Amino acid sequence: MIDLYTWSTPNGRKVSIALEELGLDYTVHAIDITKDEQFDPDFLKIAPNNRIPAIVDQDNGTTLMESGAILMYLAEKTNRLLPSNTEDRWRAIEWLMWQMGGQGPMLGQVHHFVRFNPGKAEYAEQRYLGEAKRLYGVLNKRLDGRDYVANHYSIADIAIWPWVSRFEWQTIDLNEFPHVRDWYIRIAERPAVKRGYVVPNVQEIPVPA
Ligand SMILES: N[C@@H](CCC(=O)N[C@@H](CS)C(=O)NCC(=O)O)C(=O)O
Repeated sequence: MIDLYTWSTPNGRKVSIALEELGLDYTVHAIDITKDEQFDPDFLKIAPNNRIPAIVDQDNGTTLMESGAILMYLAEKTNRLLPSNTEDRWRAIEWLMWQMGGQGPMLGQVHHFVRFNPGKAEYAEQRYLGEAKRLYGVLNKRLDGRDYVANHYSIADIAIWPWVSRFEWQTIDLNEFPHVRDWYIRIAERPAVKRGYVVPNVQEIPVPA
């Protein structure tokens, strides 16, 4: 049994989607970050960076923060969603790191400046939207001729996809990145993704026009 501390955000959804894909039993603890519940002292004991997601694995007492580490932990625990052969395994880890170090943080800044504070910092809007478009272009090239970023569906796809699902907030037209669009729709149709997306709050998965 896994305790999942989460909220309805891209980083939170990575973990609920992975748990659904892996069929692991889990209990959801909603941490409402709009009410600063991520600063609760009890939550800080397992997530000292005061961010969701975090997990506690009741099988062995392991506590973990950082969505990328949690995805790797769950993949290792189950021997699934992270291929064992060297090429595919490291390709999946490579794209997971691309997501954690680049795509997530840059798109997060797009949400901050373009979606929530438009007109306040023109340089920041241009800088982060430009970087977002560059990253979408990189992903589009990677998915040209591939169904999944590391050849097989893996934790890399599960990390990247929830951030792409906010394409409307990012003012990104997925039709300009057709390989990303097709991959996005392919993953959106997975039953486990549909179940994981609505944790802890029910929201519709955005569909590109
Ligand atoms: N690198 C962290 C980032 C986690 C993160 O930024 N979580 C956001 C929600 S997506 C959060 O908890 N924000 C609360 C806040 O900004 O105080 C991870 O991947 O887990």
